[in-house]
Amino acid sequence: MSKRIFITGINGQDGAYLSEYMLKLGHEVHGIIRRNSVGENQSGRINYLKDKLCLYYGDMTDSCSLENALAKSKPDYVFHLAAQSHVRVSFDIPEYTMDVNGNGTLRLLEICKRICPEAHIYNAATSEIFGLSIDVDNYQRESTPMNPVSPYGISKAMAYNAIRHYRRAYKMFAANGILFNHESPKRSSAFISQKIVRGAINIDRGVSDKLELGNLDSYRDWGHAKDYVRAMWLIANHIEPMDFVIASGESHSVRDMCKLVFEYLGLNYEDYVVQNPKFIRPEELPNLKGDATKAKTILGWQPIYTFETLLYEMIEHSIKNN
Ligand code: NAP
Ligand code: F7E
Repeated sequence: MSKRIFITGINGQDGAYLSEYMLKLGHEVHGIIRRNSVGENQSGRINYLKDKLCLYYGDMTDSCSLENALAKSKPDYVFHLAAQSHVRVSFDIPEYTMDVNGNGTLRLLEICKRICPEAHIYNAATSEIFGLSIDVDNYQRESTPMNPVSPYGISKAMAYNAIRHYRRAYKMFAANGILFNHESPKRSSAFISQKIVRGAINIDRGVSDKLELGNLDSYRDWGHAKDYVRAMWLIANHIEPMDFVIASGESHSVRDMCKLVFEYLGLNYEDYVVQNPKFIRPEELPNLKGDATKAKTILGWQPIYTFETLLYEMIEHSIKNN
């Protein structure tokens, strides 16, 4: 049966893939977009789907807009993906990050409690809530204590706890997906994967002669956004609201990523990549790896992409489209 889906952050990387997936399953998709002075940028990632979507102007800092959009869309499912999602930028705009990501989630929950208390709510939590806390086997999982080390991580820890509070206190279906890094051809070039892919292609084309990066020796657990939006739907449809880690279970360094992408283009990254202190963070997480056993066992979730196939797809897509 067709369901009514409401997505905050619908114009983001995950919002675009989730919209596509929901439409393919036959659901009705609603979402909020922000006003942008460049008209094309308001819905740049979802223009190809726009005729099939019901879009409203809205902002996580504006309760009235959230209330209007939710009252009109009357959702069965709320996927809360909107956020100031850049960790390094959160050091520059900490108060704004806290308001959008932390208070914004609280605003949304309060409005859902009044307007659609039966809706299944999925919240985009993140591995950044664990921060520097790592289990003895070097993995992070649902039971790992929280120790966030950025304004972004702190704001998301608040949102994660707000979801759990509304679940317990008001018996709402509110669940967290604790996702590790996930990338795709739709990823912004402000994040490392797309920055390396576009930077290497520009060097290969002779458009630039170097790529400036920050810490090359930090390790992350990278997956594909398409695999991760499938997990969101499974989490939102589980028999009871629970929190799940979604991760590949493998960790690679920024240096590994440079090597793979440059080699694919027949280049040696060491000839072109230089460090610029501008991209080094005030506090960094050196080595992250997630354990998604709970999601695999309880939800039957499995990723399809690997680190290599993810990056090959990003490179091929960028060569064709940029
Ligand atoms: P993204 O590409 O940065 O998209 C974020 C979306 O949120 C954009 O559509 C943005 O609008 C919207 N947004 C930002 N501030 C807003 C505000 N004040 N009011 C309303 N909308 C606002 O992020 P993503 O990669 O799709 O990630 C989706 C969610 O998962 C985010 O909450 C992120 O923090 C979380 N997450 C991401 C990852 C990852 O590796 N991708 C991992 C763990 C968790 P515009 O389009 O107008 O900019
Ligand atoms: O950095 C290093 C940087 O910005 C990855 C978000 O989706 O995942 C993402 O956060 C690593 C870090 O992602 C540059 O220091 C080196 O160690 O791609 P990123 P992130 O900070 O891990 C989490 C799970 C989220 O929830 C977030 O929303 O790469 N790095 N040099 C660099 N990173 C960037 N961006 N630019 C550089 O020049």
